[in-house]
Amino acid sequence: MRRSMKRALWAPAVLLVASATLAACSSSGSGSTSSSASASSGSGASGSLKTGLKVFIIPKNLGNPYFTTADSVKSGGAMAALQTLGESATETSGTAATPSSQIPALQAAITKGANALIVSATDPNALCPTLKAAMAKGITVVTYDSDAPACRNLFVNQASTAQIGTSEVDLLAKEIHSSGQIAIVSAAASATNQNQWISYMKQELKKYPKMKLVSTVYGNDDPTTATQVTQGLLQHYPDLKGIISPTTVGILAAAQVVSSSKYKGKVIVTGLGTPDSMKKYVANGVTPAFELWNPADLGYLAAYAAVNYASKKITNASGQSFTAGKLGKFTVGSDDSILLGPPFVFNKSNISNFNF
Ligand code: RAM
Repeated sequence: MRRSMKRALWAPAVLLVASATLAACSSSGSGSTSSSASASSGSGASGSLKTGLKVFIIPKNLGNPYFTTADSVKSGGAMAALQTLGESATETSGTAATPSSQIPALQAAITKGANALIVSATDPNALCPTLKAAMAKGITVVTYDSDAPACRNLFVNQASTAQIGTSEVDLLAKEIHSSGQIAIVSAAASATNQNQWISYMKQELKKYPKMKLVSTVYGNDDPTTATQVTQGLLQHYPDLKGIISPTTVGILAAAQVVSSSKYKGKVIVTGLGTPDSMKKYVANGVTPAFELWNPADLGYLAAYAAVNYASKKITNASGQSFTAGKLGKFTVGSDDSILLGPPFVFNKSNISNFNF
């Protein structure tokens, strides 16, 4: 991950050059952002990859800074990669991180003639019929961030699922001397990624017999809901020592609530956050350390994976490799997934080096 985080430091300089030479990004309606490259068909800059593909990026929700970083041209995410490759790219979704908000965007993308979908699943079961219908039409379906294992061609995984879960528990254990009541503030109860991480957290907690998980609550990646459920936790469990929030929206809400309450100095918050949103809470000691990966690299990798798959350069068979532009070479793993890299720990010694 050190390698990947170094990329994050120099990425803006590269993007300045890239965005000057690429087609401008334009907004088309409240629920989507599109960009088209000038090429319309044939071979692109990357050898024999197809160009002019209609690729739709469908995050859990719009308005979540994590996905804005993962997807946008400005950050060097999925749309930047798609522009470089000469594809037509559209980011679209609903505003709530729920299947009923996300599924209409998926259906509209299919109707508009998508060649590939890049999806972070709000709920794998609810999304499956639509994703399967897309695959039946020959549309490439790549999940990123949150998987829908039974109904996609490839999953682009941000970091080892087990490592994300276990390391969050280890980080908190270090801060609270492996003892006391803890709680989890998750995203949606249906989210594949958070649920898998939580199951590894529970396994890891067996190593810490004095740490007791008293509650798991769901903020649905909505700042207001996450704030309310955190407030509820603190009222119900006045002896709480720590909160793990494996969502960028939840960790920020939890750190804000603790910072402005009598629990500051008593409750430690950790989990997955973006460095810009968490700088204040690393400085005030509420969150001495937290984790993440580079979301822009995740989106960028997902875009290359989708275009390689749609161009029939790779299948989901393990061992197939492809080059993802500036990120280098990646190989499909045994479970139809491609791994970005290990999680990265942010703390006061390094956080000022990051801006996303
Ligand atoms: C939120 C979303 C996303 C997750 C990050 C860590 O932004 O729930 O799916 O990967 O947090």
